Amino acid sequence: MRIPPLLCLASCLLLMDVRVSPLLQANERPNIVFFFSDDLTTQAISAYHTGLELPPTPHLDRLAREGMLFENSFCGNSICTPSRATVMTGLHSHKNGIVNLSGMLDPERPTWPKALQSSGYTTALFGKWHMKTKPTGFDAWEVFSGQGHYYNPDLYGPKGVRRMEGHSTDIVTDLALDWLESRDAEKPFCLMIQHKAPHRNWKPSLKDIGRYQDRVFAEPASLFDDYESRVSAANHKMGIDQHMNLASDLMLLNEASDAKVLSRLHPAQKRAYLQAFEAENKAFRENPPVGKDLVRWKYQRYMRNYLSCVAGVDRNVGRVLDRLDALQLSEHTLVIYCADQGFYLGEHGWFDKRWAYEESLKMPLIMRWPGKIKAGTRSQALVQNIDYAPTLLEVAGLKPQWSVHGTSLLPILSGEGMVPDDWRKAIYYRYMDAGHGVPRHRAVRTLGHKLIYFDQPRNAAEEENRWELFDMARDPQEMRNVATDQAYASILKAMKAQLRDLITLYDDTDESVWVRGPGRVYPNELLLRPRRQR
Ligand code: SGN
Ligand code: CA
Repeated sequence: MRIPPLLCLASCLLLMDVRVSPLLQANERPNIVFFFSDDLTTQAISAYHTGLELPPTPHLDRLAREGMLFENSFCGNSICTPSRATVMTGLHSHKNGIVNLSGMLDPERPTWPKALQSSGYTTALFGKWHMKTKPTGFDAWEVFSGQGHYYNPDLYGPKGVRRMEGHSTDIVTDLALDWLESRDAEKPFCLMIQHKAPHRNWKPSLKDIGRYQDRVFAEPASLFDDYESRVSAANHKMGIDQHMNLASDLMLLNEASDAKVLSRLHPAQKRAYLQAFEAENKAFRENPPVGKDLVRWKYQRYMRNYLSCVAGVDRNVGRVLDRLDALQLSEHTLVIYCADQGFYLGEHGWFDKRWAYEESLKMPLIMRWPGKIKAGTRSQALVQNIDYAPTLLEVAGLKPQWSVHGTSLLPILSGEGMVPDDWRKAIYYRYMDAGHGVPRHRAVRTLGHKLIYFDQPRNAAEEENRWELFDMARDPQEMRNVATDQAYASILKAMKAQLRDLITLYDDTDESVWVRGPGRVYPNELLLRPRRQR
């Protein structure tokens, strides 16, 4: 794609809007509890009503009932480290220095937790961090290195590393609750609770394992997608069929695989774990399914384990909400629930994320702030992870000290979810990692349509046709690319113009920014895991 010349560099970084919202007037600054799950997708949250008949998530649903749910919440780059860096900085990947999974967050970069801390908040972070350098801006922190482990994880903190026994979802919540009880209660607080679940390889806690053993989940209509009319999707490496491993992903274990897959578990944990799958694994071995039946079997096992991990997250969200109630903090606390990106639960035959298609482009986003956000509201506003930093700064009554791409959501929160007239009409997406056979691409999503441009053709067919256009109202599952359909010619033209405008607005004109490595070489004292120990 030819990118238009830079029109005006100065106008490309939007200065943050600092109007003080009526929400804040005559109020003290609220506490903030920020839940951040890993790969927990909207389809798995019953409050999202996405059509799949999945089990209820009562505690997340409680948050939605008591607060506001965002129906059109998206990330800008559907992969962990980049999405997290955007949340912290309010900037899209190409401007915050983290474009792919190997990126590192510059400890000197301004972030909203840092600003809150220096303005008098007490701040804490527990769980998955995944930005390689030591977290800065927190009075207390204990995080996993990289992805962390489901069982008996190592926690890295200011005093070094310790191994904690149990399941990571419970442990992260325990750490957060302990801090909540012992914090400096003179100050408003900001507590970030970042669970590892339900990331691959979907290991539920012993409390949840086997929870859905007898349940048969409805298959998504596109489980056996043939990718017809789509540009690149057929060349994926995230298929339940071809790429999901029976042992390490699905716990079809045997003596050889046990040792590796369950190496972190203590003998008692391991026994309980193996027992949970024993009968089903035996039945599989006695009569192994093949072909489509095997895909179906894998899909069911995947769903049971993924959703059991979700149940653990949901229960732990509930523990925190109950504790806020018990400590009489709920009334004066903004609770945010979100995840770094969405995930495929069998749609298009996939697991994982990365594509600009709906399931992974969406980020769940629910906010509760009693007395400030009307209970039970749902907003259709097009929001993105670039908006979190300006929102949370404004919630804390702060003026921004750096330019961000996002816009504060306060007018939407105080306006019962109504979309202001001057709100954005399209969100911007750019993916630049290299995993799971997903090529680099850019996208623009309006309420009605989505346009995707693939900038990394891998064969002659991909070279020839690089555009996908979807009519989101008629084809919400994105099965029919209408980019070459004459009936959509004017929409295609308008969407291309939108994409160009956003590229200009965000100054994302460097087509090779993706080759950027991990950035500067940080000295060991700034790294979570010093280089020699890796
Ligand atoms: C691991 C997973 C991938 C996943 C990436 C990124 N493989 O490499 O499936 O896409 O993390 O996930 S695994 O076999 O190690 O589970 S992310 O959430 O960090 O972006
Ligand atoms: Ca993730």
